[in-house]
Amino acid sequence: MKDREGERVILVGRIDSQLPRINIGEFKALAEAAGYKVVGILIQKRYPDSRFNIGSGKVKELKELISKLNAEKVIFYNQLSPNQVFNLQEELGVDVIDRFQLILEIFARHAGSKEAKLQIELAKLKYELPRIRELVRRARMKELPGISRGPGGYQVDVYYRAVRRRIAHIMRELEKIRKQKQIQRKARFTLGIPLVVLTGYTNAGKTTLFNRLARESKIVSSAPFSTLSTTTRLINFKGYKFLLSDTIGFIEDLPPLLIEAFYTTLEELIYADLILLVVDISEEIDEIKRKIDASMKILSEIGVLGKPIILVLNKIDKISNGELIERVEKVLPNFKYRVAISATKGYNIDRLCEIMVKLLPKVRIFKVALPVEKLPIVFSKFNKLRMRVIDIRDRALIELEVPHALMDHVQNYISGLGGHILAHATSGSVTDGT
Ligand SMILES: Nc1nc2c(ncn2[C@@H]2O[C@H](COP(=O)(O)OP(=O)(O)O)[C@@H](O)[C@H]2O)c(=O)[nH]1
Ligand SMILES: [Mg+2]
Repeated sequence: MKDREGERVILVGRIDSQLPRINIGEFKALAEAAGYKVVGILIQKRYPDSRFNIGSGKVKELKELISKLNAEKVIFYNQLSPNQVFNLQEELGVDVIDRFQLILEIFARHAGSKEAKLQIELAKLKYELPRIRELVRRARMKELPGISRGPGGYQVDVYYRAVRRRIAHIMRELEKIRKQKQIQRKARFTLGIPLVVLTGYTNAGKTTLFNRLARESKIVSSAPFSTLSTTTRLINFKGYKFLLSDTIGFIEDLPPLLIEAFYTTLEELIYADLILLVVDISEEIDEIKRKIDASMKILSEIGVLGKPIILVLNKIDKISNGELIERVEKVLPNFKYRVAISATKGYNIDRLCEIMVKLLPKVRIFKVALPVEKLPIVFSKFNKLRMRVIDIRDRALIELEVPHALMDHVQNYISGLGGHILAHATSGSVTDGT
């Protein structure tokens, strides 16, 4: 994937009766989530212009802004027609994308599984089809009258058909994956370390909180877990270790074409032992309510409502104590676990960690294979732990209930004896570790 880290962008939005307001904070957070550096923002109130979306006077202003701020790209909030993209790029001399493509880029950054990657490619191709059609049209316009198909037009035609074939192929692949998934439903991470997942709307402060927790934790690297995505860190809170995952989260006004891809970005939630639902408590009360309701609905749709959820009320530094109390009373009476924090100021982070640790599993059941002659040593060494012998043949197979604090110790001891851990589980049933 092309590296966009730090690329300088200007955000552009056009408001009218159809789109009366743009949440600039969210727009900016989206751009940053894709790795861009936002250097300017330009908003116009106007009915749509068919050539440029914004007015041609505004295009001139934008062009000056680009050279003044050294911008390398422009991102439109409004969806652009293929025609408008071509015209704007020609006029401005830099790349122009819209919010749809921006969200796609963010998804692509986070896509871990094959399914997620395919879903994203599918959305991208479906989005590009009309753009390619526009290319076909433009290529044909340049041709001589009377000749229906010049070399340029022919090439684009071939490309157009290739894209359609690719779309059909991806849809068949996705159908296959869906069938396999139903069989593998039970497979899960068996790292033996609990997983906490951050979720919530864009701009709520998930990434800020993620970075703070990762920074305050002694552990910097997540090297032994290199199979995990780059947005997962190993956290150590007073000796209690857990994995923390940052997610893209929920996005307002998600274009319908992106909904399938969006759901595949939420996969981590399925593996979570604990979910942190982050909300921006400094927003309007109605807004907060609406977002919490919508979030819970999505969590219910992906089937994770049975898991413990902590409602994290972020950005308390932006409101008064009185306002906080009022909001908590009005908005959130039915959350069992909630904590008010400021991710930027660091308020109440310890309190949040305490609640997390309280809600995370206390014991794990290890399924261990070891040389038969070592069985007595293990029995006497761990005589305080619950243990069950499953099978004894050339190796002994045992189940061991290990409190969280002892996990590292037990793991090291077992491998020192020439044994190894086959699987972990949080409850009575051990799932296979392979
Ligand atoms: N005042 C204040 N701003 C915050 C706090 N936490 C995050 N922010 C700001 O909110 C914006 C979005 O934060 P980010 O972590 O990117 O949100 P995400 O989209 O949920 O990952 C950024 O400008 C942050 O600096 C907070 O506790 N207080
Ligand atoms: Mg984020």
